[in-house]
Amino acid sequence: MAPKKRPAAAKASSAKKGKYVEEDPETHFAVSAATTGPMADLPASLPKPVTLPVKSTALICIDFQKDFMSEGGFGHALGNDVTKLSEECLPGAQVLLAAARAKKMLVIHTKEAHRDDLKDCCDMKRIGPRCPPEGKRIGEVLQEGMGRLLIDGSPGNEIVDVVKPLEGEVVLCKPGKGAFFLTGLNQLLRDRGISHLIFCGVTTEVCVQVTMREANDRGYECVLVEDATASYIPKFKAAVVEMVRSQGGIVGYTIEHAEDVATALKSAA
Ligand code: TIU
Repeated sequence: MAPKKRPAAAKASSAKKGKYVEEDPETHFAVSAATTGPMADLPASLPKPVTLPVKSTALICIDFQKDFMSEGGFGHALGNDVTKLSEECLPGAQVLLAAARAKKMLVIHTKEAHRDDLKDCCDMKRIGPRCPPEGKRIGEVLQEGMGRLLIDGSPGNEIVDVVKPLEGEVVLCKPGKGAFFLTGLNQLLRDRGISHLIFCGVTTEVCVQVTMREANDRGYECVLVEDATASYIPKFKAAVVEMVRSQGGIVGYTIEHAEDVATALKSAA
């Protein structure tokens, strides 16, 4: 019997043919750093000291939400002990926020937040084999008072009080772990002339690390502030800090204390 004819192969994509994707750095990469205005020196950053041009530096606060920091939220639904995150990173984040606001820097707050109708939540994330059991899934209510897990507008999806956004600050809802995915963040940063990002937030090895890597690929210089970020799994935070600054700073810089960043911003001239 003659072998069955296979259906025609789909037209090979340019990636399959081994072609470069043609991207124009002028429209996809971070703008150049400011060369005028105050400069904040961070002699304690690793793997080497970095200078932040204040005019083109933004503070990005990743997912400081009850959904990750309070009982009855999504982090809890995933089986984590959420009780220690706040004390580990919120004091540092408050220090960074105060310093950035005093310098009138761009401040961006992200939230992992899905639409009410969940159209921006793929099945893999909502009901896939690695998801929590029914009753603990995105869009469901785990604990009265927190509302639906990871849904924008639910009380549990809000940013915790001590680092809550001020009027005029950017609040970005993101459907993924990285803040550049489906958010327009890159364009926003380009429009605002940002070249450098100071990172704080939760959790270090999930949304913070992914966003830092996304930013690094787009040409942003990134500084991760150790006492303003936290993980449910301490050894993962330590590993991220180490890997970010390894190989000469393959993903960016790290600095141990938010106070050192604040001091540098205050004295920037
Ligand atoms: N699970 C976990 O550690 N984090 C997340 O799912 N999202 C963020 O990190 N924001």
